[in-house]
Parts: sequence; structure tokens; C-alpha cells
Amino acid sequence: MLIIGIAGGTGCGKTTVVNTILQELPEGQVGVISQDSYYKDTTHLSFEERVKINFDHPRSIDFDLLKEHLLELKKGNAINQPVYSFVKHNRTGDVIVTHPRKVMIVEGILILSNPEIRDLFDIKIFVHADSDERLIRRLKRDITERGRDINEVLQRYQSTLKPMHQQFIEPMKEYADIIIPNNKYNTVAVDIVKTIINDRL
Ligand code: UZR
Ligand code: MG
Repeated sequence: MLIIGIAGGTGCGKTTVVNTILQELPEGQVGVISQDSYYKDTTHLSFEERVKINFDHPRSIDFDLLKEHLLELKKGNAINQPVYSFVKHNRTGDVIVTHPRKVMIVEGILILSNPEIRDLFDIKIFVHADSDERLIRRLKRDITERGRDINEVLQRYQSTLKPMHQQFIEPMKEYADIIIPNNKYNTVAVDIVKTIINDRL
């Protein structure tokens, strides 16, 4: 099994990169794990308390579960990937049964920040977009898809997103094998990654 980690700040285009990689590749050969599925269970908290969580800090992620799941997949076993709701800021209680594939892609802002998880990746990719580009994309997405308003997004950006990005995400470039410049959507870089994957299949 080839495990590819794809990191990069919010709005850098990770999800789009992953979806484009998946297109045209033979179905059932490539699987995806999203870091978002591994936000810690916050059922014991009220909604008001959950909103205050710093979701851009590594401690908000259940890396133990993610590690356990990656090791299970490597052994050839299926896992129950939790389903997360950004609207509720909590796991929904549902799971997606995720089967091991020849190539597994793990994507998320903080996946390179945990040394044990990092060690499980055969290829580490960092998607770079400038912070203004990322803020624009984040604003549009959070308002249309995640039920936020402009003040909430900007407030979060200044209070946690930006400082956490500088502390835990940007420095992870050092560990990347490939850095994809993605201010404009980079089809050439995605094709290269596809070629690497196809080579393995
Ligand atoms: P991407 N996030 C939420 O907004 N709510 C949650 O319940 C959990 C996470 C956000 C998180 C992070 N930060 O910046 C983003 N906040 O999801 C990561 N605030 O997702 O890489 O797709 O932008
Ligand atoms: Mg995403």
C-alpha cells in the first residue's frame, strides 16, 4: 500500500486536488481519508462550547484514532471512518466503511504536524496558496457551505486560523517531498501526482 499525505492551509485547494486526482483513476484502487473525520468527539459539550474550540490546533484532532486506522488499513482491514459535521462541530455518529486500497490518500491541514502520522506516509505533499487566496476561498466556502457569516469567518481567521497556520502548518513544508504551488489551479502538478499513482497501480 502506498500512503500519500496531502497537507496545506485552509483554502489551499487540498480537497479539489484530491478530487481531481481521483477522477480518471481506476475506481476502487484509490481510497481517501480526511483529517476532518478525525476531529475529536465533542458530544459531551454544548454547541456554545464547541464553537469556542480551536479547530486549527493539533490537539483538536484524534491522531491516535487516525494512526490506529492507518495501521489497520495497512494490515488489509477495513475501518469505520467517522463522519463529521462542520455545521454541528461534531461527529454525526455515522461512519463510512473505508476499505484498504492500493493507494490511500490522507488529506488535512494538520496531518504533517504529528510525527507518528508523518512517518506512515510514503509521499508527503504540501499544497501552497498565498494567505489572501486562502482567505478568499475560505470566506466563500464557509458562507455558502458551512452556514457562517462574514464576521464569524474573519474573526476566526484573525484569532486562530492565521496564528495556528504560522505555528503548525506552514513549518511543515520542511517535511514535504513535493510542494504544489496552487494560487491558480495547478493542473500540471496534479497530473504529475496522478502519474506517480498510476505507476503504482
Ligand atoms: P479545510 N473547522 C470548522 O470550521 N469547524 C469544525 O467543527 C471543524 C473544523 C475548520 C477548521 C479548519 N477551523 O480551519 C478547517 N476552524 O475546518 C479545515 N475554525 O478544513 O482544510 O477544508 O479548510
Ligand atoms: Mg478541505
